[in-house]
Amino acid sequence: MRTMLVLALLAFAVPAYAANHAVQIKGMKFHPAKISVAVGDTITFTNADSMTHTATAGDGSFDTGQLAKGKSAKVKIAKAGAHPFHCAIHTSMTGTVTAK
Ligand SMILES: [Cu+2]
Repeated sequence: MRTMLVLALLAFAVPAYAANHAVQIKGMKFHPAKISVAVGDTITFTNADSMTHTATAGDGSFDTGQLAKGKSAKVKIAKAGAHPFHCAIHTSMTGTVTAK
């Protein structure tokens, strides 16, 4: 029993090499709209609006595809630099992922 507890604690102590970041899509906006990540991190976009949205990078580095109400998609950020993104359906919805 004690060994199990120690093992469980060790599992949490292992450094996370890739973090996941959460972005909500709500009110025709990305929250947050500016996301700083490390190369290799993932971002989960969740659509809390009643209409369909996407999060599509202008440089093609990631694309959630169409997210209906309540749906989410996880994308991986593989390249360093600033990656402006937008909703492919509502192009006035914009944000930027900056990866180091
Ligand atoms: Cu949209």
